[in-house]
This record gives sequence, structure tokens and C-alpha cells, in this order.
Amino acid sequence: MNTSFKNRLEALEHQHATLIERPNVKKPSSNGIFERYEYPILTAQHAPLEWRYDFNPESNPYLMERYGINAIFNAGAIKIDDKYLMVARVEGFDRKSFFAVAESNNGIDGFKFWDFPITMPENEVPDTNVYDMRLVQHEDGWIYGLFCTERRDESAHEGDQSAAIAQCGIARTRDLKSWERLADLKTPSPQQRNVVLHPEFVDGKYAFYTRPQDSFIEAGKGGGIGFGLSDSIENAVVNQEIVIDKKRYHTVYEAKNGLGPAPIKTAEGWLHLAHGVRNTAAGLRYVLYMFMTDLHDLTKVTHKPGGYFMAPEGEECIGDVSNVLFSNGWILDDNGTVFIYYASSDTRQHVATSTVDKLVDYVLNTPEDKFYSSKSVQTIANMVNRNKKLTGNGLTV
Ligand code: M1P
Repeated sequence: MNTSFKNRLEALEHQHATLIERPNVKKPSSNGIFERYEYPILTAQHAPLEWRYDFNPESNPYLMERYGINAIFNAGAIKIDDKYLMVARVEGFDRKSFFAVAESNNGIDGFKFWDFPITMPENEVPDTNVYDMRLVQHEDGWIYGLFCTERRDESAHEGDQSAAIAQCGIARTRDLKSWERLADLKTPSPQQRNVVLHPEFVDGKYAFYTRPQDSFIEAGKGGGIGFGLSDSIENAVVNQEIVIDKKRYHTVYEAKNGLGPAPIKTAEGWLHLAHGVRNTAAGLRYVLYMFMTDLHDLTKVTHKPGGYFMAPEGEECIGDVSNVLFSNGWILDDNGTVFIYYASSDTRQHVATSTVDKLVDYVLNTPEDKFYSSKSVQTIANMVNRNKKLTGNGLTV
């Protein structure tokens, strides 16, 4: 090994270790609902050096990167044996995404990838691309990973090499290491993305949140976040999708929406995190929003704060697909802390923290969108009037 090879290797290893070991710093909460953190928890640079470099001086004398990683984002999350685990979407320079597990002891920093990415078994028609896994510990005892599997639309003409069909892939595991691939979900919709498995049986059936869509990008008449039941998980078929959270004119989810991670069960109802998309002159804008469904009737939205819960800010606004926040993973800890894993601009992964009590309070007590400017003004006026009464009674600080 010559000196320059050795020096370069040492420098790479030092930089990588420094990045992984960098402590994260909680930023003061600006709205009292959640806290962001100073640093993203996973970036392309977190990918192990062994995935990217051939360390043999004979075959790689310049110690060049041989397999480039473009971005790491949209991670599913789960806590197992006191470890906070994310199944991240890792995207190479070749545009292909795959899944890999990163592990941390505290959920906010020190995330380190396992030695190998996940080898996901395939069905008869190979997946061209896989991404955005939602992990759920189901009451049947398995951990399920539901993800988008994308393949070329073979009905598209030869000149169109972009047309794709998105469907929901399903795999299960006990340890995130070995995976059993099941049949892709069948629904009445031509395309599916953002499908999530509910953690409990409903009437003895598997329950799915879906996002029916007409084409690869446009949700079209797909309507919103759907819900449906399947007798089987091995050959899952949802015959009827009920739209439970509709797209609506002049909202943050007017173009399309999609569920994030599997919902969290609380005494007040099922707590949901979702993304909403609207169009702007600068392109699509993705924000996160929350809602709650009835504990017993999962199709009934009982509370829905107006507007967004989180929107891109600072460096989050910029990336491969700018102006995007997306979340498909969160962890509720035993002490009530909720780790919200969100990605920015299809580039990097972040964490925000809150508590289940605060999130429930947010969802129950934030005024809903009343769909007209005049009603937003009325919402503010009502609050000012209530505050003035407090001032009158000498109750303000
Ligand atoms: O580029 C933004 C997001 O676009 C898609 O989400 P949706 O299906 O809701 O439009 C997904 O490709 C997602 O991975 C991506 O972050």
C-alpha cells in the first residue's frame, strides 16, 4: 500500500467516523409542539465506506469511489430490543433505491448502517425500483414492510422511457435481516403508493390504508387516503377502497396526499401523520399534516387540524426534489416520547421529537381548516376575544 493510498484511506475513515459519532443538538421548539434537531441523522455520506470503495490497492490504486450514493431518505422506523432502527431508502448514483437498516442507541444520533443492505426477495416480475418502506409490528406477530415497487409501464410506447407503474410490495420479517416476500397488494386502482398496514386486525381481516392513483405522478380521481380490508396477507386483495381523507380545493393536500407511518393508538383515537401536496409556480410542495380517526371506526376522521404540522425550512427546502417533507416512520417510546423521522427534499433524513400527549393535544385543539379566508379571520378573532377576556380578568402573564 503506497503512502498516498494509506493517507487517503485514513482521512476517509476519520471523516466518516466523525460524521457518525457527531452528537445531535436539540433546537428550541418554536411552536411548543415538537423540536427539530441541528443535524440530519442520515445523509449520503453516512453510507458505509465498504459499500462505496474497493479497498484493494491493486484493483483501486487511486482509492476512487466505485459505487456512489446519491441520497438517503424516507425511512421506516421501529424500536426493537432498545435499539432505534430505521429502514432507509438509499439511492445510488444509478437512481436505484434499496433498503438498508441503520441503528442508534438513542434515536437522535449515532445512526450506523448494518454491514449489508437488505436483500429483498423478488416476485415473478422483478422490481425496477423499491422505496419508502412503512414498518409495522402487526398483532399477528410479524413485522411487515410495505413499500412501493416500481416497474416500467410496458404499455407505454418505445419513445416513452419514463412511464412507470407503482404498486405496493409486501414483505415480512422477524429481525429485519431475513425477509419473506409476499404477493403485491391488489386493489381496484391502476397504481398505488403510500400503502400502510394497520397494526391490528379489523373484523379479523388485515386493514390497509391506500392511496389510489390514476397515473404515476398524478393521484387524479384517486381522491385521497383510502382504507380497505383483505382476508389474506399472503395474497392481499382489497376489493373496496373507501376514501377516508379526501383531497380538497385550496388546502395543503389539494393535489394529493398519502399516509405516513402506521397510526399510533391513543386513548382518544388513532393518531395519523400524513403528507399533503399542492402545486405552486415552483413545482409541487410537500408538507406533513396530522389527523385522528375513531378508535372503533377507522374510516371516521374525528379531528383534523387546519394546515400543516411541519413544512420544509432552511436547508430542508433544497435537495434533489426541493420543497418536500416526507415521513414514513415514527417511534412511540415507553416514556411517551415520539420520534418523528422525516426526510427533506428527497435527500436526507431528520428527526423531530414530541410527546404523545402533546401530539394528541395538537390534533384535538388546533382549529380546523374552515376553507375560506373569512373563516380563518374569524378563528383568529375568536382567539383574540378569549384572550382579551383573560386580560380583563387579570389572568394573563
Ligand atoms: O418526491 C416527493 C415524493 O414523491 C412521491 O410521493 P407521492 O406518491 O405522494 O407523490 C414518492 O416518490 C416519495 O418517495 C417522494 O418523496
